[in-house]
Parts: sequence; structure tokens; C-alpha cells
Amino acid sequence: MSDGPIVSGKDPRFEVTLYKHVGKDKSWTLDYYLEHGGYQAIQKAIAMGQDAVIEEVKRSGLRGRGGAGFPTGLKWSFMPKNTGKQHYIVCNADESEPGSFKDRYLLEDDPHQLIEGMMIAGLAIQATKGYIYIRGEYRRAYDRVTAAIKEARERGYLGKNLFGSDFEFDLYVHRGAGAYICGEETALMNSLEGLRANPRMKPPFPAQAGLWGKPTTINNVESLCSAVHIIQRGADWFASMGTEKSKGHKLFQVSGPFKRPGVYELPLGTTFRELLYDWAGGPTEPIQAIIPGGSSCPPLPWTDEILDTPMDYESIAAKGSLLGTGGVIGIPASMSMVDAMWNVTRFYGHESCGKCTPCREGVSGWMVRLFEKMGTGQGEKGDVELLEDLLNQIEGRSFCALADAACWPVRGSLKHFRDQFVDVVENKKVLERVGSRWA
Ligand code: L3W
Repeated sequence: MSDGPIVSGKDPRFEVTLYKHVGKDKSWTLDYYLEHGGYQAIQKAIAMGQDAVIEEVKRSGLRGRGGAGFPTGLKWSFMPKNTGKQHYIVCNADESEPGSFKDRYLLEDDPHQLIEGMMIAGLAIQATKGYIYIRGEYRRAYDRVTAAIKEARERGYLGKNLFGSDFEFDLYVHRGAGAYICGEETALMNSLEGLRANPRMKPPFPAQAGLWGKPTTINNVESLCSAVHIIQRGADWFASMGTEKSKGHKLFQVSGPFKRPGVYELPLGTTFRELLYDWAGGPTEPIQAIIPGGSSCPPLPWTDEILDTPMDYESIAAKGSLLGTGGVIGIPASMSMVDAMWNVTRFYGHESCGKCTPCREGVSGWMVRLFEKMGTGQGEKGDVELLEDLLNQIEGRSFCALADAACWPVRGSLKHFRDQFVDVVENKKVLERVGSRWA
């Protein structure tokens, strides 16, 4: 069994699917998976054929669960057909966004679900080889996934002529070395190739020129696991959950001062209030803000209006933030928002690859130094305006999304909590430095 805070939500409207086996003894073994209906979806997919699988995933409305929400079936359909080249399916298991920890338990406790999802994706995009890129710190996940692949290979669930068909598929695991940028899909491919993990220019998108220049599709762990159930139970079943444009269910994560922080599988469109009160048990101290989807997403104030907002891509965007990975972080009222953003900024500053100037000089340089100045009681009049000016100069001008991800939470905090920034600067407050508390 995994340690750590895990709770699978039990919403009366649907049955827990992705996390059904999380926390169960020996759930990571092939025997357990087979006893619970494993490797039936891939057999169904083989019988359906490539085009029907893509069509089913398109119809389901599944959107990428790694943060961007790009339609998965559409992404698969971008892959060229019958090129005669090696095609690759890559699983992005570099889960590094602060506030995100849902993929970890899928990897640790249900690795065969992911393997089956990758086989289905492989079939859909004509990939006979797949790579799982696992965050370096996820040691248990690496061990369990590696053991599951070995078991599957030894018992004929990976390799040639699978299930008596001409379908061929095999998998390889690669461990990251603890760099957030490796979760950016093109940096991940460079890292897989043994190069420094700098992002590549897009276009070309990976479907055109990906790993070693070959057609490649990169999907998040949860997206690939969702595909298993979409094929098994049908697109209509998946699309019956969620909202019109955000279909299906999703793994939401709760961290911060709540009674039961953890992972909850719930339909998209569930409100923040249901997640944070009904499932996570409510706050243990007054909260001033929530970050809805991982640290890149702008914080929203803790108001009735926000608490009653459905957690789907459109409703959260309408409130000025993002669903992201569904990693909800509560920021207590006892903590300065400037301190919280100083911590977030230090993180992005540290994780920048340094390739492009706006990120290297803007985020890792100016933004980090300005927070350091403000947070140590050395702020001066005009610093808040300077911070705003910096955000304007950086956002939208960097090579990849990392610099944007650094700007959005700070911009959101300035929108809703500007008075706290002004107070820290004008009263030369010395902040607690939350990062050191959590280090
Ligand atoms: C072909 C086109 N493919 C887009 C593909 C693209 C990618 C996917 C999404 O960043 C965000 C980031 C984080 N032809 C295409 C196309 N694609 N147009 O669609 O692309 P994109 O650029 O919208 O996003 P991205 O580069 O994948 C992800 C945010 O998510 N985030 C989450 C971070 C999460 C983690 C984690 O721990 N899992 O790090 C939270 O907000 O900031 O904006 O595959 O190739 N015309």
C-alpha cells in the first residue's frame, strides 16, 4: 500500500474508476490486474482498429490531464499514418507542478492500467515503442512501473503478436533527475535523447517531428489511464459525466490546511465547495485564497462566489484562473500572499532552464531579487509597480510556458491581494519565508 494522503471520492453519481485499485494490497501486480478485468480494453481496441479508437476517444471529449487540457483524440489524430518511420508514444510522468500528486499513486499502485493505456494509444498512433518518463524523485513509482513492464513482457502482454494479432508494442522507462522543465514536452524529449533538457521550438509539434525527429505523441499519466476506461465502457459513458465542454471525471488534489488533504476522483464540474468541504472536510484554519490547478494558476479569493464555481476548464477560466492539473492549494489567511508568491517565484526561478532571456534574467533574476528585497523589509515605493512592469515584460515573451507559469500566480495575487503587497513594501515588513518553513 502507498503511504501518503490518498482518498478516492465516492460520488453517488459515478463509480470511482481511475483510482479504484489505489491503496489495495498487491494492486500493482499483473495477477491482481487480470483478476480485476485488466488487459480487456486493449483487446477490444485491437478489434475496433486504429481509426475507431481515435474516434471513440475524440467522442468521449477527454482533454489532456497534464495541465493544458488539449483534446486527446485530436492530438492522436495529428499523427501521420503509414509513414514507414518509427512512431513513439511517450508518457509524461514527470509530475512536478507544486500541488500536483495524482499521477504518483496511479504509477505506484496501478502501473498495468498505465501500460494498457499506452498500448491503446500506441495502437491508435501506430507506435510500437513507448517511453515512460518518470520524475526522478518518484523512486517507488519507478520500481513498480519497471517491475510491471518486466512482468507484462515475460507473460506475453508486451512484445510481438499481442493477443493473437499482428499488434506489436514494448515499453521503456526513463528516470528524470529532478528538473521541473522536463515536464515540458519538448524538453522531456531532449532529456530522453540524452541532451540537456532545453525546450525546443514549436512548431514543429511532436506529431510532426518528435523523439529523434520521428512522429511522437506525449500524454499525461491520467489521460492515458482514462483511455482504458473510455475504450472499455465507451465514449458515451465518459461523456455522460462532467459538463458540456469539460467531460468525464478527473483526479482533483487538495493540499494546505484542510482536514483531509488528498486525491479525489470526481466528475468535472464539481464545485470547489463540494471538493473542499464535502470531501476534504473543510479548512482547519481561515483560508484567504485557493490556487485551483497547481502553482502556475492564478490564486482566487476564498469567497462564496469562488467556492460555488464548478471545477471545469471554462468556469475556472471565466473567474480568471485555470483548471491546470486540478491541484487545489489552500493559502491560509495567516500567511502573507507576498510570502506565498515569493516561495512560488523562487521555485520557478530555480527551475528555469536559463535558455531564454526573459526567463533567465526576468524570472530567475529580477523577480526573485525583487521578492527578496520586498520580503526582507527593504521594499521601496514603486516596487509593486516595478513588479507589474516586469510581469508585462516577461509574460508571453519566453521560449516556453515556464516564464508564463511564473507570472500568472503573481499577477493573480496582485489582482486580488494588491493591498498586501503595498503593505509589505510601505511598512518594510520582514516576511517569514514560507519556503524555508516547508523545506
Ligand atoms: C499539434 C497543434 N499539437 C497544441 C499539443 C502540444 C501539447 C498539447 C498542449 O503546457 C500547460 C502549461 C503549464 N498541433 C497543437 C498541438 N498541441 N497545439 O497540445 O499544448 P500547450 O502548448 O497548450 O501546453 P503544454 O506545453 O503542454 C502545459 C500548465 O499546463 N500547467 C501544468 C503543469 C503541470 C505539470 C505536472 O506536474 N503535470 O507540470 C498548469 O497550469 O503551465 O501552460 O502536447 O504539443 N496546433
